[in-house]
Amino acid sequence: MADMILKPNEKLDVRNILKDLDKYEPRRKGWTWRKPAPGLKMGPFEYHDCSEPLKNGVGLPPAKYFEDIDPQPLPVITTEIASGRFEDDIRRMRMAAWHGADHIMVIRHMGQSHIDGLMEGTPQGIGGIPVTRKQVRAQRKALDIIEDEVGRPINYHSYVSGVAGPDVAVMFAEEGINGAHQDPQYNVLYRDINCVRSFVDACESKKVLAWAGILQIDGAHNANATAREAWKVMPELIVQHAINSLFSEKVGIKPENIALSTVPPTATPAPCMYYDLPYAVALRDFCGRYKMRAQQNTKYICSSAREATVTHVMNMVISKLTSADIQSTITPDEGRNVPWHIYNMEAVDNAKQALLAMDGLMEMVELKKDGPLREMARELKERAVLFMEEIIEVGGYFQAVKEGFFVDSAKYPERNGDGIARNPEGGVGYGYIFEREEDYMAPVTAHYGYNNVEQYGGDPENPSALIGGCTFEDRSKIVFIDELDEEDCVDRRLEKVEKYLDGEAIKPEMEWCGDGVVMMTMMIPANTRTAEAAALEIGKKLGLVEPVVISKEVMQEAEGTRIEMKGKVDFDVDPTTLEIPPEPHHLDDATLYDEFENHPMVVVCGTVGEDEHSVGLREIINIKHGGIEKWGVKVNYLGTSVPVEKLVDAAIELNANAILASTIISHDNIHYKNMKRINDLAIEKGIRDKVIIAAGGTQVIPDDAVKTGIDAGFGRDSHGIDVATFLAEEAKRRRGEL
Ligand code: Z97
Repeated sequence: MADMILKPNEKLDVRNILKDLDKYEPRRKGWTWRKPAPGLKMGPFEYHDCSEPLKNGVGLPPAKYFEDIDPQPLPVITTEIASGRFEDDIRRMRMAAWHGADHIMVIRHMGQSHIDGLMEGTPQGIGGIPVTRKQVRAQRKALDIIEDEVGRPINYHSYVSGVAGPDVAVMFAEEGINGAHQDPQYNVLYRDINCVRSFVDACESKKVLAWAGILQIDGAHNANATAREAWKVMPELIVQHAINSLFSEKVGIKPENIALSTVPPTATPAPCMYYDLPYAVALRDFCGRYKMRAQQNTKYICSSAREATVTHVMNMVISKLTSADIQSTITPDEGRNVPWHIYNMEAVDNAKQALLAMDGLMEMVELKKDGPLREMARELKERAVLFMEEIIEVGGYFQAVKEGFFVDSAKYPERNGDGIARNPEGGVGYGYIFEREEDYMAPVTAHYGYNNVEQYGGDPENPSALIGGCTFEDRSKIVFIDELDEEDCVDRRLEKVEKYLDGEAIKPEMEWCGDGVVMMTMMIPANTRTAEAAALEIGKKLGLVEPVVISKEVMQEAEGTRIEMKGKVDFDVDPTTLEIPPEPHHLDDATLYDEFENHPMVVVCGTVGEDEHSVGLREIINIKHGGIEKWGVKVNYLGTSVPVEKLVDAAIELNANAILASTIISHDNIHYKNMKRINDLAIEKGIRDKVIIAAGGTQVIPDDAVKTGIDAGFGRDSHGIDVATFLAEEAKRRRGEL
């Protein structure tokens, strides 16, 4: 892997990852937590509950004002990535890692739960990706080099569920997967997989997860996402967590590798804290020895990224108040079913920003030990205990499922009769559980229950020794299948987008290389239905292929609708034809503060001639607008319609270092004529060597301004920082320091 080092300014080439994949070996097993860094000092701040910083990362936008620091909160941050093409997901994983994700969850292709065996190759998926050995191996290998680049281990995660659960668990253990969802209740309730089969399979799967140190996440949150009135299923959620956690512990998973999938159950406009916080507290009272993986509520999510973001942030307040160990993120576009690259980064940034904002909060506030919080938490726990007791009374879990106990939308012990009922003698995979024969033998590591190696001269402590080690000890026994389908595979897909991969052409991209997708935001001054139709018409006229409105929000019934529309462009951009202007050059804050403190800069300024415009110059000077005052420049503003003589005289009187003239009106080139007169007058009055002269305005072309004899001109889109940088550098130049 020596040649597999990423350079920050070079693209990750998936084709390199795919080379020699059959020889790849994972570098470690099991889950990794972030390393706490109490009292961490970064830039001007001290942090109270952060973790060790990254080697490379992308900080939050305002970090540029704080020495570009990128502190990392303590909880692991999850992002879900699965666009249907695993090769494009790899590039997304790199971007997410740079923003601060260290837990990458891969969603599976629709229907994989019902495939009774491993899938192989790299077919394209719908709603996720077919999880296969090749895909998993390529992504784990890519994450190895990405984690080296960012300087922090990244946990890779997918699902050990469905009728092939144990097969997938073994493959995950072999391939160095770090986290997995495993909960037989998920199979039973949501995939109608036979109860007995699911629980027997779960024993084998969990045993393998335990051996591989894989962190397990359960599936209780699915009840919340499925029930008609999500907040009412809180007692049941606690029961589901308890069943899977204790089951897992009994099979041998260490409590610290058991994570509960918790979701604050209700969403806006409900008074969420009042409902959700007692639930979070109740859950921790019962299940405190396990880890908490918090995920945002998506049950009521719509297409507004703004709303989804606020819900996420409010949910994270609960995570903070109750110390979640993993903060999962759902992309803010989840409600549109178009999971795009950019939204993964947005969600990770949302988590990073919110958690950093609440750094140290628990040193200052405390949850009350009495009052409604504790009373409601106690009530929820009582309801959960009663629920569990009734399961036992009716004859156990399978009977309870048969009677529709679960995902009933009333608050237990009330029942609505709308729960999901499953028949223990039915469902997918029914009839395939057999008792092990007496002479049955399983000489493999991490096998659940009776494996009978003794009868064959083996050691029950090390059953696989009988065959010289199983795939867990001897990797050469792993069968790596490359592809089964010559057409539906990664090589064919990559061939089709080669020019984009090689940088010969550029096309916008939201999901897949070369997909050409763009999104437009607009306010259409019409009612929703008209606005939608108008937006599509605009899309067509702009030449967008397949324009589709993906979000519409009423501003006011008659006045207008906010529309977000996606579409595709069907052209490429040739990068060799692009004219890329030089980057504007700015001095940083510290240098500017220093310069003007050590070499005071007095400026006289005004709008010259018969010109009453004042806004532009104020933008340049006022501290409020990021003007030059901010860095300590002493500004004497003379107003509008200032005669040029007055400007020069004021400069003499105030012993100024610079004259700044604003000039908007440009008829008959009056703006350049005024600049020339300022320059001539300054020479005439003997101060030209001493004063810096600059002029600006929307019609000013910098090169033409300098031709009049002054030192600099500033055109449209100039800001205080441009002028401050110029003044500082010109002053240094005159002192002979540049
Ligand atoms: C999450 N946002 O983070 P299939 N097992 C369990 C699950 O919860 C799921 C699967 C298996 C969500 C991810 C929902 N969870 C999406 C306990 C799915 C997936 O391959 O879709 O049948 O299984 O949990």
